[in-house]
Amino acid sequence: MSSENVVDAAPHPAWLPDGALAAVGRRRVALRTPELSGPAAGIPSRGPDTSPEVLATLRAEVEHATTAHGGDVVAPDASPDLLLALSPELSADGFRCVRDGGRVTVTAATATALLHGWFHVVRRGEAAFTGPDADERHAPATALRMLNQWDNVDVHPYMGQVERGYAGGSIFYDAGVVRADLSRVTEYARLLASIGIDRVAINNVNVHAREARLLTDDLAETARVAAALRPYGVRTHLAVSFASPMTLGGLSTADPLDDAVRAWWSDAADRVWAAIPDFGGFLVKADSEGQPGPFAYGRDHADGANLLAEAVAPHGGVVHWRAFVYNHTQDWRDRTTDRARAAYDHFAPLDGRFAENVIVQVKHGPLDFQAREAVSPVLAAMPRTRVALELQVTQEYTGQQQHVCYLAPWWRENLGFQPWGAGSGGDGVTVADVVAGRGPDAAPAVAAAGGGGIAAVSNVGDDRFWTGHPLAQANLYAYGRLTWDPTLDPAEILDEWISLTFAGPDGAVDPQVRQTLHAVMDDSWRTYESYTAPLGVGFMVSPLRAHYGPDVDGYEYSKWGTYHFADRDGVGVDRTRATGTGFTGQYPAPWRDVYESLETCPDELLLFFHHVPYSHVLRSGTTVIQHIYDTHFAGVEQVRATIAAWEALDGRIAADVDTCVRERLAEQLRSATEWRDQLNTYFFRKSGVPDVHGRTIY
Ligand code: GCV
Repeated sequence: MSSENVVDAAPHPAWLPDGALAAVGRRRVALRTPELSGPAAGIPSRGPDTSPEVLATLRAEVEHATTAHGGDVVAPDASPDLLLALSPELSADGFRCVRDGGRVTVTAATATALLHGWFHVVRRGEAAFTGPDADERHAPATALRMLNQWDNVDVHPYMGQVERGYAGGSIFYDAGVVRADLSRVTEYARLLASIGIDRVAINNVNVHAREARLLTDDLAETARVAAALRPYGVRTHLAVSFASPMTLGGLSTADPLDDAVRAWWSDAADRVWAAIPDFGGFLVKADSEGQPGPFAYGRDHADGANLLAEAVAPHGGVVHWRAFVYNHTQDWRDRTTDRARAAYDHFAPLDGRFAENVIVQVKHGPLDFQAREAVSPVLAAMPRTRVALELQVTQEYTGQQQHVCYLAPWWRENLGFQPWGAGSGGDGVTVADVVAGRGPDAAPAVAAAGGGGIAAVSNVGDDRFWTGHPLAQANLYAYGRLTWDPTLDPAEILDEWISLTFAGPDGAVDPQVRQTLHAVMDDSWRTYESYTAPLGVGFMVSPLRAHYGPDVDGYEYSKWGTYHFADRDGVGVDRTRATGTGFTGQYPAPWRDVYESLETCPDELLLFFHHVPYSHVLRSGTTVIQHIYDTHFAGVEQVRATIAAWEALDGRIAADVDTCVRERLAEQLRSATEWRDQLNTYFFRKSGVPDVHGRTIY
């Protein structure tokens, strides 16, 4: 059966097939909540989080699992195997899990936290009930764990229904309207709740005319989406256009210091919260790639963000203000302007000026979600600002859900990066600490708010498998798990995902399937890196094919500021202070010096920071040119090995998944081969240096 033939079937259950519920579903489960078993004295009301809707969802989940597997829902005093109880003494986010003689009790202060606790037990499976007695407290590392949909209401003439979407249409919108049937959105919320995600910005940050109206005349439709997310404790945010007071409100200006503009935003916010009491806030892309912003009025990003912050503050809302700001009309002849510098140059000087409910949302790298780039120095430059890390689950630059590319190891590297090094000053403080409000010198308000959290661009669509490539589901899963605990091991997360997704009806996973999935996925990001742009140089993707496949010079003579500067002698971008753009100076010690020096710069980022001759010898002992040849040949062989491993599973994987994965692996091999041959040929022709192993280069 071809994957095309099953698109109308029910959506794939992703990591929550009924088999994944076997361990809990076989048992006797009880709920103790005020709504469901009479008023419980002393349980405070905590706003929408204790909503009867979320508690009803929890009950429905328990009933579904126990019905599917022969367990039972019992009274709290009937010695249940699993008791789920609201308890006032815990903090709002997180839950306590106690195992005593094989019986498990999960307590939480809010319905959503209790739901997260339920899914914790689901994820643990039998292990939740076996083993020694334990008393664990689980709380997310960051308070704000968010997904950004780049979904358009209207089908955009170039970007389509979902910008950078590789999984069909939108689950929210269809050709100009909010979908009448939003049940798929509720199923999405279920998947998100099971990994601890509790906020979704429901429309593209490029806010076109149609999407802008979600804030005003289409508010009732926005409220319908919020209602579809709410049963699983997921709160709705909106991406808004900075020009809204003009385009929607008919004002003559959107100047952030204009009183009429301030009043317009304040009224707009009041109306949103009146319609959606648990609304989260606004997300803004301003003065970036053509989106309107405060620069038009001679104002800066703090002026712009604070305008919206003032409007949402009375409702407890937040403003996510993106730091992805750079000159996208650059002259390629100009080697002094460096796009990598831009976010820091714009935002670091504004540290201390943002309101307490503004979150500056920073892409993990200074360029744009490349498969390899340095960590953005902005993350270490704003201790008086709530800063969020932005990741990209949708695989824009990492194979567009045609290639297997398990991104958790890459995100884990970014989250674990120590901007101040391991020992000195920052004492091992990581990016994950910074976005949780625990950076060195973090202002008290930043620490108290728990920082800005983590956001990512979602990879789902209305495709049967949610993510196009069935194995790309693992990226969404891993993203959620890492936002909850950024120290988790990517291979263990993958193992957990396999245990759930490939669980048979009795909850067991075929050991060969488990082993093969690890072989196929554990190192797939490094494999992808090996056959695409080398040594951190970035941007060799095709502009004409929407960033899919190779075009080495595709961005070289363009306005976008993403150049590799390859010539007959060498390649790479000189971003040093000594002779280049000075970007290395945006890092604190030790990285400003580690990156500055050819001797200490890590190989994988060499061409991000330095322009070197092809004969330059890497720390690995290989020359740059030979490294390019070797990795590109090896990468394709690795894809062949991946295909062989998958094919050996013959018959052990559901037919629809198997067919879809095989089709995409074939395309991955074709594409990787094209990358290999174009890259190797390009650099051979530029350099004239032959491959020492005499392999075929064209
Ligand atoms: C939503 C990249 C993408 C754009 C995206 C932009 C952004 O440039 O190619 O599609 O626009 O990032 O993050 O705003």
